[in-house]
Amino acid sequence: MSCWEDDDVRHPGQLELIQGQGYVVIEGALDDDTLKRFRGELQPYLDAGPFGRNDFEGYRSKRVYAMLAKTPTVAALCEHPDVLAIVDEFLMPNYLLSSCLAIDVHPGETAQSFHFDDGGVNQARPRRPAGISTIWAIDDFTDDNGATEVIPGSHLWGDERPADDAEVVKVTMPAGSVVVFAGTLWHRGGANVSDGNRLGITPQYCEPWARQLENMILAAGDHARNYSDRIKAMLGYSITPPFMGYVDGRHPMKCLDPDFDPASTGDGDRSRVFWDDEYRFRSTAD
Ligand SMILES: O=C(O)CCC(=O)C(=O)O
Repeated sequence: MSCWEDDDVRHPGQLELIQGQGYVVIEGALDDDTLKRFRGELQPYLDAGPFGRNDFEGYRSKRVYAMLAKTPTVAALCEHPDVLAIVDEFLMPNYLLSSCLAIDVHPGETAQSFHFDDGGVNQARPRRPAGISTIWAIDDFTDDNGATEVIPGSHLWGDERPADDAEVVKVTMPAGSVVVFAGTLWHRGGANVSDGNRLGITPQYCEPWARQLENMILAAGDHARNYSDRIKAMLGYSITPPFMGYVDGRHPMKCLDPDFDPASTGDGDRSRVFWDDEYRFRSTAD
């Protein structure tokens, strides 16, 4: 039996795949122009950036973090409607962007260790995922260039760990595709035995009560002002009922107003409002 009970299934094929095997691939989700523009923004950071600092980051991989401060086009991936329509079904409204990084796997990289992405919530399994992860293929993900490897069905495991003979599937997909998977799914970056790089971007979403892997408000800084309300909400400029996330007793979106001064909250009409419902983001699933 699945650990989900979804009665609002708007994308039955995709949701059933995630519920059953733990992941689904959407091909052709990003057009060539967006891919090209995004790569142009990202490439200088990849060129200048260091290789990984440990085996998990990958000694032959380069990672770029804080992407919303560096590559504005990444927003098109983070708030892609086909992806968010799926995430809407699994997580509570006002879910957060937990991480968003580029992983450029160079030739010679070895396979990563198997892991699942929402382990930080430290809750016993089996359980609903506390997060949904995505990995966008910016290059083709092929059999030999380090395509993400998943263990189908492992999102439903309890305390099991991947055995040496576990069924492992390489998620091969053309550039512009995205794999969406449960935060409980065991997976890893594959070994790159080709002579080209494999660039992937991984926006990951978490329940609004969980702590984000990257502190997104600090990572985006003032750049947050340039994004849609949906992205702002995902960064953390949002409230989860009853009032998780307030700032000075008010909605955190107020902090992005140019005239916001946290020290000035006083006896004004606005300061008598516990939080401003005007900013409250409602999920498209509502
Ligand atoms: O690059 C990949 O394919 C997967 C990377 C990953 O799972 C991670 O670093 O958390």
